[in-house]
Amino acid sequence: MTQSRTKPYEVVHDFADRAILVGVDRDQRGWPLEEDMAELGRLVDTAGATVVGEVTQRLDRPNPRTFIGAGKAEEIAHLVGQTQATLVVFDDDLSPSQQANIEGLIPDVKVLDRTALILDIFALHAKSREGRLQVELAQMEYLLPRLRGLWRHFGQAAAASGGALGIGTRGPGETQLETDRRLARRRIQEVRRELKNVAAARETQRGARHRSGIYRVALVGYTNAGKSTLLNALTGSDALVQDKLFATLDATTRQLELPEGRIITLTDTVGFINKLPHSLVEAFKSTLDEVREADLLLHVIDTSHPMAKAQMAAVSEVLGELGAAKTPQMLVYNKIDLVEEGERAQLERLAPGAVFVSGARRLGLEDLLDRISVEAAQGDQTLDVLIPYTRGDLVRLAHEEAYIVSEEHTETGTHLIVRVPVAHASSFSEFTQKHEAD
Ligand SMILES: Nc1nc2c(ncn2[C@@H]2O[C@H](COP(=O)(O)OP(=O)(O)OP(=O)(O)O)[C@@H](O)[C@H]2O)c(=O)[nH]1
Ligand SMILES: [Mg+2]
Repeated sequence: MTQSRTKPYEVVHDFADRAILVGVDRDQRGWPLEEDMAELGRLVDTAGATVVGEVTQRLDRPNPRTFIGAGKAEEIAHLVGQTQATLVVFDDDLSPSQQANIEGLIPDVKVLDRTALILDIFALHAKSREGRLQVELAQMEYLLPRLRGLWRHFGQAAAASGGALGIGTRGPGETQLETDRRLARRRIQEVRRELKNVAAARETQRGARHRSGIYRVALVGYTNAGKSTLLNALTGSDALVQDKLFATLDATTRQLELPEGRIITLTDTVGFINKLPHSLVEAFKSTLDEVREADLLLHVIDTSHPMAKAQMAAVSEVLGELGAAKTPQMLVYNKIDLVEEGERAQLERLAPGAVFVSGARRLGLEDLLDRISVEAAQGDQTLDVLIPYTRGDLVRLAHEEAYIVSEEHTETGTHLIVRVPVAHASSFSEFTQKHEAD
């Protein structure tokens, strides 16, 4: 324990929860504590609370009982009194017992850890039935191991205030705990079942798209990078765009016509964040199938963000967790309107395959579409086919799913040179005249 910092903030207004942020400086892998705390502040703000103070500490290892050092815990208690805070938010995850211990030291204040805060924001922003179920599942799983801590804590509080320990407190408490646990487990089962049903409908749609051979592109990236803005700019959609974290929770899929006429789908997905709770990734697995099964990922980056590079690493980590690390990925440096020309030139040198755009200002979008076209065409096969007039269905299929290079009506049938997505190539094999790789 060396450096530390405790500071009250100016209070802006009074109606919201008043939060004190607590951070511990350890080996943060590319995330300086300052940036981590700034992000925690944005999360708190998105959740609707006002930050009124901050306590940080340099620690090699967290204290097993209270996470921060005992002296620091007292400092927090003091700052709570000084600022009349109603909420203390830890930047790291607390074990159930750490959380209970801290609550014991600072009574009458809610103690949240980073995961609980993110779950809270997800609960606030969940709109669809599937989204709400996924959040509920993650919340219940977060709560289950904490039920014990909660009751223990009540027992301790009763004892501290002179209440009878054991009789009347522990007994019913333990019984209540068992009941609560059973209810929680039952609810988890129910939610899982409901989710399966909801996911089945999504599965059907996705399956149909897959079988149709349509090329599928997914927007992925750090929260607030501008994914929804890009979806809107490219497809004329009206997905919610907000300067808040986790504005989007549900996947939205739109069709998009590329310059050469190919129809693809573009899917907007939930944003990722550093230290994204694993329970959320688990709970959102079915929504995130859109990412896992995409043919191409557009990794959208907020180029103007000071932590852009570390954010990219965080996104890659989550993609790995999802099993999508190997899916072809295109780096899309967004918000390019906010960076200096020199910085852009440097990035262009460092990432030669990247695309530079501004979704909000509609800059670089043609370039992006051209690049998607090139990627989409990679799996195509160019076929030279002579389709007899009795097979009008195949000519229709070619018009719907392939790119027609030339079409000619001959005596024996329709002569087509087409670029066909791999999924459809076999439909034409019977009438192929010659075969060349594109
Ligand atoms: N200056 C500038 N702002 C942008 C650009 N693209 C998006 N923004 C802003 O960045 C903020 C976040 O945009 P969104 O499109 O909601 O970002 P997102 O990646 O969908 O975010 P989540 O859904 O929360 O993960 C909004 O305030 C947008 O107006 C851009 O190219 N330039
Ligand atoms: Mg969004």
